[in-house]
Amino acid sequence: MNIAIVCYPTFGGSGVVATELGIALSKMGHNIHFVTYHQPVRLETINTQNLNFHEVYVPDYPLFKYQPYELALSSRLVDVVKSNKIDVLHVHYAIPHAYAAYMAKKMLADEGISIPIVTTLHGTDITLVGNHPFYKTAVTFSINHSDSVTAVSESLKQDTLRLFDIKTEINVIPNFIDVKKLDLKEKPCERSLLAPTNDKILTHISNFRPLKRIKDVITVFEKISSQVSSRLLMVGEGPEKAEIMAYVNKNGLNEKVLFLGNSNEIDKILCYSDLFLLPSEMESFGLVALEAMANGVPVISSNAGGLSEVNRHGVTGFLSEIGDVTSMAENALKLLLDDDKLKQFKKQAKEQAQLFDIDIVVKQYEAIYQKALEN
Ligand code: GMT
Repeated sequence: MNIAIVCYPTFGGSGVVATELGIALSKMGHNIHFVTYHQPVRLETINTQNLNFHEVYVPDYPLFKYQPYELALSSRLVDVVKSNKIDVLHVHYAIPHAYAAYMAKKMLADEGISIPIVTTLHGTDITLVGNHPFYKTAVTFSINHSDSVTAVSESLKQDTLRLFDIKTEINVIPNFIDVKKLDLKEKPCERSLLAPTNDKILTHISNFRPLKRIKDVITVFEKISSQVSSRLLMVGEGPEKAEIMAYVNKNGLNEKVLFLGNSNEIDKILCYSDLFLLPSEMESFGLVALEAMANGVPVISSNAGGLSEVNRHGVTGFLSEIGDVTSMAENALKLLLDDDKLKQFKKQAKEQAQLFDIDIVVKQYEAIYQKALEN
């Protein structure tokens, strides 16, 4: 199949899922065409025989206060579909991708070309941004006019049905991880590079937006480190970073809390880690929790959204109410103070991650494409 994938090319979960999906599909023999404004960060090679990137360019024009990205994207999609004989258009994140895809579909129909649109809902496109009254009408319209809709968790599906007037069936296809790729990576990892041998290492990875509650990450860590010698690795960039760095500095935590910025090597960082902290306010799935678990890192998380579909309480980590930093710290200490228990949870986390292996999940997307084509 010739498949065009529209996504955000950034470190965010939806872009990572879209990119890894495209790479996996290309290995299965499909021709993949990424259409976005920048080469996706997880895409190392492009323009090979069956993995291509088409840039969406938005010229700056001073009359416009807001540059019309949807317009540029829908025009580019028409070109890409025509010149590469695309069979299916798969858009990740409803805003504005599903809307632009609908416009492209209509323009193509005008030329006698029919193309199905598959829309994957990722989370904030529904629970945070899409739900805003200024966007809701267009988001509802684009979801209802997609030929097939998928959501990354049952929780997100239920949120979508509760928040929007949806007439289309929503299929749940969970996020995934390439377990084999991790097994092939060289071991052991040099944890001594980041912390003294006896220190425990805790990690948080996110885009440091308010809904990630990174202040909770630090509070939980402070409670833990008063009892167990430990370090915290903070990976990512985002709007809350400066404030949290100032807090860390003011409270003399500089030696213990390391800010590593955005990274393309999160598997390497996770292989150093004993526990992963994810106290989010909202999380439709929590891909990063799955990535941690696949690396054998138990997860101390909130119970927001779809996290309980990934992180199993008392098996792969623990879940607490959003904001309950005391319970999160207690749960972390249960594992950090008991080496046998920690070892057991690491093993169980890795086993649970296998259920989300790419080989199982990619076939579900292939089936969705096939069905959309037949209809
Ligand atoms: O978490 C973010 O802020 C990034 C966001 C995105 O759209 O890139 O992540 C969402 O999609 C991921 C991939 O499907 C999910 O694993 C995240 O849970 C989801 N984030 C939220 O729902 C807040």
